[in-house]
Amino acid sequence: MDPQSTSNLDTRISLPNASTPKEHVQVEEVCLHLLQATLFHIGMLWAEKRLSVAVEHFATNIIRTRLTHIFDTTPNKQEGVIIFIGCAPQEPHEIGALMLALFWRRIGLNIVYLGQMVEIHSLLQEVVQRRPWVVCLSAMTRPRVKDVARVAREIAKLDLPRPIFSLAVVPSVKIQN
Ligand code: B12
Repeated sequence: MDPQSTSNLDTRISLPNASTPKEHVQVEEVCLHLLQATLFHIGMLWAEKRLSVAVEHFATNIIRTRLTHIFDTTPNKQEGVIIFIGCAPQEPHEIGALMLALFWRRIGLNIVYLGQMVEIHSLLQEVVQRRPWVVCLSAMTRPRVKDVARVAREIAKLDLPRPIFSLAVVPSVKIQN
């Protein structure tokens, strides 16, 4: 695949602050300044019952399928250290993790995207077999954070070399000792 062709995925859109109507915008900017804000807003409207679940799912799916397409069509470096990115066990919120996977694939890292609801035992099996350098899991709610803590404890028991483990949580999740 021509790596140049992925740059076409850097979308051309009109942003409120853009100096010209069709300023060139990188995927990263679209994700962090437009899509995340839009999803946050959708979440607020949903919480206030001003938007139906169906509309929330519809909007989210448009964003998710578009990001998945960009991710799938971005060439993955099949060499060098491996990075696993996914969601905590039973965690369905995947867009933050998917964005991170996309950003890192775009800078040339070897990314394995595991998606929603990663199952802990098969994750540990893959960690043992493929020895990723980093494992990143995303969690949105308190029970899921506990699940991720379990994964971290299991990873800490593995023989060396162990991966760096990273947990990402939304600010609304408070972690207590
Ligand atoms: C889309 C969405 C869904 C979709 C998810 C679809 C999908 N395939 O991902 C669906 C419909 C499945 C869903 C379901 C639910 N949802 Co929901 N959902 C959202 C929504 C609207 C957007 C989330 C999102 O994608 N944001 C975009 C990403 C890019 O932003 P972000 O998550 O903040 O991520 C940033 C950082 O956290 C970080 N990051 C995120 N992940 C990662 C990963 C790594 C490794 C790193 C380094 C960084 C990182 O980087 C991002 C960019 O800065 C939010 C609203 C909101 N405020 O976010 C609610 C929200 C998260 N949902 C919520 C709830 C309550 C639910 C449900 C429990 C509702 C229900 N009663 O059924 C269920 C979950 C059921 C379950 N089994 O757990 C609440 C959570 C409140 C809480 N923390 O306790 C929110 C906040 C809505 C609200 N206002 O109350 N949801």
